[in-house]
Amino acid sequence: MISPQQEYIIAKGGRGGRGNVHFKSSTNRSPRYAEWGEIGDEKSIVLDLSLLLDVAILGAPNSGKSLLLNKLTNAQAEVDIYPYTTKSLVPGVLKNDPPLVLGEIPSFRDTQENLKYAKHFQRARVFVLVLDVSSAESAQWLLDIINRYSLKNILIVFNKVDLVSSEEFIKEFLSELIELTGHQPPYVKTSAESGEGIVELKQALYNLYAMPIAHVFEVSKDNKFLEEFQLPLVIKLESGDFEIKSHEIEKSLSSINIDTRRGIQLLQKKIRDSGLEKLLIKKGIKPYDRVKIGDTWFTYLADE
Ligand SMILES: Nc1nc2c(ncn2[C@@H]2O[C@H](COP(=O)(O)OP(=O)(O)OP(=O)(O)O)[C@@H](O)[C@H]2O)c(=O)[nH]1
Ligand SMILES: [Mg+2]
Repeated sequence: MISPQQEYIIAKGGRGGRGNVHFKSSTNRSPRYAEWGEIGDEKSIVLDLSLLLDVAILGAPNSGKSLLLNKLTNAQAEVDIYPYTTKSLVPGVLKNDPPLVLGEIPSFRDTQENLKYAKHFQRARVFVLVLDVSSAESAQWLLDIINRYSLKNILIVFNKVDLVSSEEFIKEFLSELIELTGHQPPYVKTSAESGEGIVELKQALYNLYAMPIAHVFEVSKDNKFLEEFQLPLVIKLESGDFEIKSHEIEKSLSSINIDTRRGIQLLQKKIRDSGLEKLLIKKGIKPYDRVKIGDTWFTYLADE
């Protein structure tokens, strides 16, 4: 769910049962048969809220992400000389036209942590990737991330240029990046400490933000989630009995009145029409074998 008022069906309500009028025919003018209403879908759903960032700031531990965020926005991220100072996502707003929501993604130590934060940054529009030009590890860390997530719309920030002469570092990193991705993204040189390059960083950020986005996340409209849930299945149980797992058939079972002969016939027809009988035969069912559907047991009787 990525926009206000968006709707998404995760559980469908059951269809109402048809009354006996529906079963009237020339031979049966007052049928005693009527359907029950179908049961609706039932599911346990865990919803997870993720912050939608315009700009995600990623980079190796201690590269200067927090200090840069503080310089660009109203955020007050903790800045320290130790790596892994930032332990949860820190957002901040860059008040400009348009205002942008930036967020520092904590540097993750392992895949587990990585996945925890990925949901926050994967849908960002722009990725600011921060490097500490005095640290070779920070370059390796970043190349790994770019590769792993195939990040697009990236802006490279060579930070801490006040500490060392950075030309060699920049040249080497860019050539490795071109080798990896095939092209060179825009970059700026900054010192979050002195403020050098911050104006240029803002400008580059807005330039990139104004470009058409190369990756668009779309909620699938075909409701794959429901389809997967409804795939029918025939299972041969260890006891030698069979089980039909089909949302469709289980739903019918709740509406068909199986205490009547007509109800049983209808159920049989549904099982045959849905191709499940063929599946049962394929799995080796024989007459008088037992079949479980939902919580109900039936005896399989092949047509003469
Ligand atoms: N000299 C210099 N020091 C910097 C610069 N940017 C950041 N620092 C220092 O580098 C250290 C780390 O800065 P942070 O902003 O906390 O870095 P970070 O990437 O957020 O670090 P973690 O959250 O721990 O991953 C701090 O001591 C900063 O003062 C810079 O441009 N020049
Ligand atoms: Mg930090």
